[in-house]
Amino acid sequence: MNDLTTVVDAARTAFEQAQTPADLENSKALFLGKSGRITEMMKGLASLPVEEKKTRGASINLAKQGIESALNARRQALADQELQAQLQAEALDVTLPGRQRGTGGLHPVSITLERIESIFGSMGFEVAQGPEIESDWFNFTALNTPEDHPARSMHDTFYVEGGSEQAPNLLRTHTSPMQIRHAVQHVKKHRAAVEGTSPEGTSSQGTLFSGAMPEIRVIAPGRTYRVDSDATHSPMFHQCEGLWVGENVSFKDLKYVFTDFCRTFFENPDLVLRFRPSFFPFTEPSAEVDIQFPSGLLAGRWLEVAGSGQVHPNVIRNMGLDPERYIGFAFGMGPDRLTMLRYGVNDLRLFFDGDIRFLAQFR
Ligand code: 2NM
Repeated sequence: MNDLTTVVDAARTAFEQAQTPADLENSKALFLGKSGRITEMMKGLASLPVEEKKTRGASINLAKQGIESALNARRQALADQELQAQLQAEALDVTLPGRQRGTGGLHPVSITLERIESIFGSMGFEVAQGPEIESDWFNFTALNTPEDHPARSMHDTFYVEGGSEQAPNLLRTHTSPMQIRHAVQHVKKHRAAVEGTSPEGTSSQGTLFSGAMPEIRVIAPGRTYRVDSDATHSPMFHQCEGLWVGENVSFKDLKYVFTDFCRTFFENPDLVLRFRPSFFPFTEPSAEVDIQFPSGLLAGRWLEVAGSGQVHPNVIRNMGLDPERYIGFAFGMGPDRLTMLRYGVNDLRLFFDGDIRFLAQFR
């Protein structure tokens, strides 16, 4: 074994031990680099006699070729190794089923709100929407609520910053304030048309309107807030109030409108309704509305679904109307409760927990 065989063997071993391309390039430098062992041997040729230079040179070249081919073999092996590792890491099973986008859907209460709007819409009712932060005037006073009414207390109503003692800001406890806003706008507009003034004009402010105008027919759906929380009460809940004011709107109109609504909403033409005397500050007389299913899971039980009544003359006045000419009825119902009844849900909180397993059932 001469010195050249030893160098070639040493190079092979070094290359085999290199685990990365960088390692390998470092090992290469030891043999083929500027001061590598082969290069040094080449330099040593200069001092040899001509004949010896030839044979020795040829041997060194042979050794060099051996080292180069070992180097290339190892380069290829490392590249293959790297490719294999990458292929394994990025392995893709193209036979797996793809990830699907879930199908979204409306929230069950939104479905109910859309149904309510559509049914009353078909009966000529407009839909009014407005602020959830209200003034004391629109939420209570304009609706004939006495100053000392318990609903005004901080135990029942969320008061928010920004108001004054006389006009506190609160989270509306029902959507009736929106009906007052809507009625006031309606009256302003039609009064201006009758009296030939602009709706912003001040000429008739403070006086009640007793001229002719189209009927007010409106529902006000939306979020409302009360200090209350258990299986059937949520601090945020939905409310939909309805209002129909004209010259000849009576309790019998309330009865047929609401009966028609309930039978359409619950898709049951045999649904029975009961108007039970009650009290609200904003209506007189007032009635609670109960429904009864003739068959099914809830058959035979009276279920409360709404409050209603003939709008109190004080409320008619606060709309800017003369109660000697204008009269009407109003009602208020809970879309959350209607949704529970329609789908047989027994805990209100399920609607607001955001659990997709519950909500997906309504898609
Ligand atoms: C109810 C019950 C009875 C009601 C009254 C009014 C308004 F604006 F005309 F005064 N809106 N809604 C009303 C009447 C609401 O909820 C249980």
